[in-house]
Formats: sequence, C-alpha cells, structure tokens
Amino acid sequence: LKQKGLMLWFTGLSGSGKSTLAIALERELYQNGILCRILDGDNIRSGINNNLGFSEADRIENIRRIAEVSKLFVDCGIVTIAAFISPTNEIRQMAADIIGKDDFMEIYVSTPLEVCEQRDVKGLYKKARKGEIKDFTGISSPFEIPEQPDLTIDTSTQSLEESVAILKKTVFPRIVS
Ligand code: GGZ
Repeated sequence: LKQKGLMLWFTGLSGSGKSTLAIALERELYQNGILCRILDGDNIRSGINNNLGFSEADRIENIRRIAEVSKLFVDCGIVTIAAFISPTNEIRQMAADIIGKDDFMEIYVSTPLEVCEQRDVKGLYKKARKGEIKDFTGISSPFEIPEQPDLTIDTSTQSLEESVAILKKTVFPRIVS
C-alpha cells in the first residue's frame, strides 16, 4: 500500500466534536495501514505552544507553528490531522499557504454554538458567560464560518459512524494510490 501525505484540517468551535472525529478517523486510517498523526490541544498547547494564550496574536502564532510542524509531517508522507478552533479565515488561509493548497483539506465541524454550549464538556462556556474566561471563541471572541470548506460535518445531526464514513470516502482517494 502506497500513501501520500495529506493535511486534514478540522476547524470549529470548542466542543463541536473536532477531536472526536479526528480520533475516529485516525483509527479508521490506522486499520487500513495508513500512517497518520493527530495534532490537537493536548499535544501542542501543553508542549511547544505552552507559552501561548488566546489573544488574536497568540492564536495566529499557535496555528503558524502547528502548520509548520504539520508541513514536515506531510512532506514525509504522513496523513496529518489537526484539530484546532482556527477561528478566522486569515488563520486558516495562513495554514493552507504554509502547507500548500494541494495537500490541504479543510473540514468544517459546523455544530451550532447552542449545542456546543449545551454540551459544555469542560464547563468552559459557563465560565466564559460569567466573564471568568476572556476572549472565548463564540462568546467573546469571533468565529468566522469557513467560506469554501472541502467538507462540512454537523455532529448534532450526523452520527459519528456516518461522519467517519463520509470522511473516509472523501479522504481515501486522496491518499492511497
Ligand atoms: C477558546 C479556549 C479558550 C478561549 C481555553 N477560547 O474545548 P477545548 O478547550 O478542549 O478546546 C479549546 C481549546 C482551543 O485551543 P485551540 O488551540 O484550538 O484554539 S485556536 O485555534 O483558536 O488557537 C478550549 C480551550 O482551548 N480554551 N481558553 N479563550 N478556547
């Protein structure tokens, strides 16, 4: 089995389901013998980007470093999956420019804010509403809807199985020859 490197860039609000989809897709790829790697807040914001917060400038720097690291992975033929809010068109465009448009797929996880806030897995929305977290995406910091994503998934209306099947169908032809 031959594979080609590819960037799968998930964008969406906190709690929209980016990491869940990324992990399920990674499992699917892995089971098919495809070398892949997830980059998310757990391995990036706790490590190389542990000096960055959530101001606009810090978010830009966060995504810039992630894109540069991802490019190294993609260039070695690894299917690289990033799950970051990446809230603005400018930020996502920067990532696509660094990695290269031909190797870049944008996946918009469009789960509505109301649903993300309802889930509030980590209690962050509640804190943001109370003003205990500033610059919180969707509450006190903007999220711009992607203009032309390669794929849109709403985890409030699509099951995980269904979403993974769609992802697989879209992604596989681009990585396996
Ligand atoms: C947004 C925040 C904030 C603020 C902490 N705004 O649900 P989570 O917890 O696990 O995912 C969110 C994560 C967002 O980091 P990213 O690196 O993806 O953001 S960006 O692409 O905009 O740089 C959330 C947590 O960090 N978190 N404070 N103010 N999310």
